[in-house]
Amino acid sequence: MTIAQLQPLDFTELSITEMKQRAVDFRAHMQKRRTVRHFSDRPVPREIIEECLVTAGTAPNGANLQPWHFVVVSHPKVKHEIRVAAEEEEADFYHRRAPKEWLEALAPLGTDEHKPFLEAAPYLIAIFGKNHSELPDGRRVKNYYVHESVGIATGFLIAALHNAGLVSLTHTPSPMGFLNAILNRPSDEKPFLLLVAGFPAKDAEVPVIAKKPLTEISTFV
Ligand code: IYR
Repeated sequence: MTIAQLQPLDFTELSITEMKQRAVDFRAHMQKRRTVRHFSDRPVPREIIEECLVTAGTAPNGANLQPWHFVVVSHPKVKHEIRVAAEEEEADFYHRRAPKEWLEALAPLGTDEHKPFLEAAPYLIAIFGKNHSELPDGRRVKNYYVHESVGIATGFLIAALHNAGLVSLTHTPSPMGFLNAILNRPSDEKPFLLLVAGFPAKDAEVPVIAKKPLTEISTFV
């Protein structure tokens, strides 16, 4: 086993005042992020998406095996195929599979099986978790903490898109196996979610919702 070479940490210490200000500014910036379901068809330069994906790829992950793959779909024909397959699953979900309690939880969001945003938005980013990696020497090894790693990378990606002035939607048609078939990904890769990205429609609206306060989501001991 080879041990990684070490190098000094690139760390810039900030004053406490600056730390507080940055924490407040970032909190305020992130509080403006909303999940959006009405997208404009306005194009987005590909380099912006590429930058955001590089940010996603910096996420902490199991044994640095980076168990993710992002398929960026912009081709109208492929988006159409994904919409048709997703709407088929969603119709089954909303009309047959979903328990009453789940439908009640979704009611305030006003969602249904129709997913026009899957064709309107310029980009659908299909995020896959990889159960195995191929090392540079050709060995196939198991990946660790795949869900945790891919979840964190997805969070980074959502924050990066927001920071770049775009909106996104975490879409989870279930089951998502059709993404492997349409996007030609190996069965060892599991679809994690479909992130819809672009500009909001001019008349985009979002539900009035509240986030839980700090006192409810945290305990200091
Ligand atoms: N996948 C369905 C249902 C859905 C489920 C949850 I949990 C949501 O937060 C939103 C929707 C859909 O996308 O409509």
